[in-house]
Parts: sequence; C-alpha cells; structure tokens
Amino acid sequence: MRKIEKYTGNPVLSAADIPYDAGLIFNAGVAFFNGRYVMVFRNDYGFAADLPNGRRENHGTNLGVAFSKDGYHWEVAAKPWIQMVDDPEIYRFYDPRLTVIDGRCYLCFAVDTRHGVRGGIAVTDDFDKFDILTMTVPENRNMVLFPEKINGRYVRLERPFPEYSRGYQERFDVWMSASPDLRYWGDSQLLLGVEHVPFANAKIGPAAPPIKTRKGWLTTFHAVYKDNDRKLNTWENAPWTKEYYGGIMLLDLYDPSKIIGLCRKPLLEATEKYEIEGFRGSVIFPGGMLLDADGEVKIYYGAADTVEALAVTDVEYLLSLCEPL
Ligand code: BMA
Repeated sequence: MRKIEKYTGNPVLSAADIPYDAGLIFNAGVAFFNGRYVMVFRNDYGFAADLPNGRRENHGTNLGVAFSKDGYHWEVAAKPWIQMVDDPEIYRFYDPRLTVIDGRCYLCFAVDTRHGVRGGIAVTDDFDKFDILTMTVPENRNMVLFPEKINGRYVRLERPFPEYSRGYQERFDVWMSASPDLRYWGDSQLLLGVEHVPFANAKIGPAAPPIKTRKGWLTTFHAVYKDNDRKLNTWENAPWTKEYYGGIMLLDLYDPSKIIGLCRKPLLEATEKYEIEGFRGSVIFPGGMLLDADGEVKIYYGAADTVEALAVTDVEYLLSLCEPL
C-alpha cells in the first residue's frame, strides 16, 4: 500500500502558469475525459489595486480550463472559459467540480447572487459551450455528482447552509439528493453531520465527486476547525481563523445514504509552505479525485486559496483508513 504523498512538484497550477490576468488559481474540478485529463479551475484575478496596508483584494472571478496527458503537467487554454459578467444578478461563478456520466462531462458550480448562494449543474462536451441544467434555491453549494445512476436515479451530494436554525454558528452538514433526469431533485436527506467528524468544530461539505471501488463509494469532504485565538496566515484585510482539512469516507455501493466507513483523522492537512501561506492559509479544499486503472488515486486540492496542488496514493490505502462509524 502506498500512503498518501503530496506531489514534490506542487503546486501543479498557479498564477504564473496562466496566459491571462490571474491571481489565485485554486479549488479546481478534474476529470479524465476523451483520453486526457481536464481541469476546470477557479481564478480570482484583478489584484492590481492592493489596499494601502499591503493587504490584497480581488476584483473578479472566472473559470479557466487546462489539459494534461499525465495528470501532473498541465497546459492552460489561451482564454478563460466561463465568466458571468453580463448578468446583474450574479457576482461570481466558482468552485467547479467535474463528473463524467455516460460520455458527457457535468460541471457542478457555486454562484454568489444578489439573493443568495446557489448551486448549479451544467453539461459540456467540449469545454466551450455549456448548458445549465438546474440551479438550487439559496443557500446551497459544494454539489458533486456520482458518476453513474444508482437504483435508476442520479445522485448528488451537497451542502446547504441552515444558518437561522443552527443559531448562526456555521455548523453545516453534508446532504444528499436524487433525480430522474439531473434537472429535478428531491428525496433530500442528511448524509454526514458535522458532529460525526472528530476534526471539525464548524462546517463540513462535499469535496471531490465520489469514486467507485470494490468496497463502496469513496468520497472526500472538507472539514473546518475554527479557533478564534489562533491567527492563521492571510493576505486579507481581516483575521483568518479557520483551518480546512480534507477528510475521506466510504458509502455503500447500492445505498450511498449509508456511511460504511469514515477516517477519524484528516486525510490531508496543511503542512507545506504553499498550503500554510497564501490568501487564506491552512486551507485544503479537494475538488477532484481520480482512480486510475492501476489503482493509483490522484487527489487535486486548492491550497491556501492560492494554488492548485496534487496528492497521490492508492485505493487500498484509502479503503484501509475508513473505519465503521
Ligand atoms: C469556503 C469557500 C471556498 C474557500 C473556503 C476557504 O467558504 O468560499 O471557496 O476555499 O471557504 O476560504
């Protein structure tokens, strides 16, 4: 078994690799599609007007695309792909996740609108044109799709923000919904409560889309530990106190609403300079997990809300970490 290793060539993508205005390159979705790896990444750009105290503010977000033959070395398309600038209702379109289902590539994304945060699902065949299939009501985001129908229905994980009923405490959980057609979603149910994650004291949320293994669906989640007495590294004009970990759990193959294993420790935590220092330090935000034919698993994650990084392991190691709840 191969323990999890952070790629020594990290980050795999950062602003220096982008041939247009780029600031923070992170929280990417990754898929293997039509014979090559595809990454759709978030680009927070427009940092020219730094604040007088040396802090930084960003002035726009778009989604860019990169392609790779091996999953390690990436070539970035010449122009950004998706930029929602002509809709006065929308502030930004961000945090993409990719799932290939029956030969088409689906993109889940978050949208900050003037009336709340919404999750959406779009489909593309060429990373040029795309159709938006569905949008949630606020507040919801971090949606990911399973790569095949289960019991005849599409399934997604998601993270609503029940602020009012949780006393404005940022204690949010992972939920699951099903759909006959990817447009109309229902039968929503709680999957993982934040109280079941020993290394979280605040919100959790889905991370990369699940992968199918012989023992069940392996899926990552992000988990937030907040400590107001600890000031983490940040470029923002406000203190940053939330550490984000990557976690992993195993769901039943035939009924993924059943958690059959959970790793009680973080799978990924910030230890390297590119993870600890940045726009929001100590943030690990996995958005892509791919299982190769030889059992190698590549996990792509945003690091410090600043760069995109890669960790590599094998599927047996990940399965060995998941203990019964
Ligand atoms: C979350 C999202 C992510 C981000 C994370 C850490 O709430 O906004 O896009 O990576 O915070 O800043």
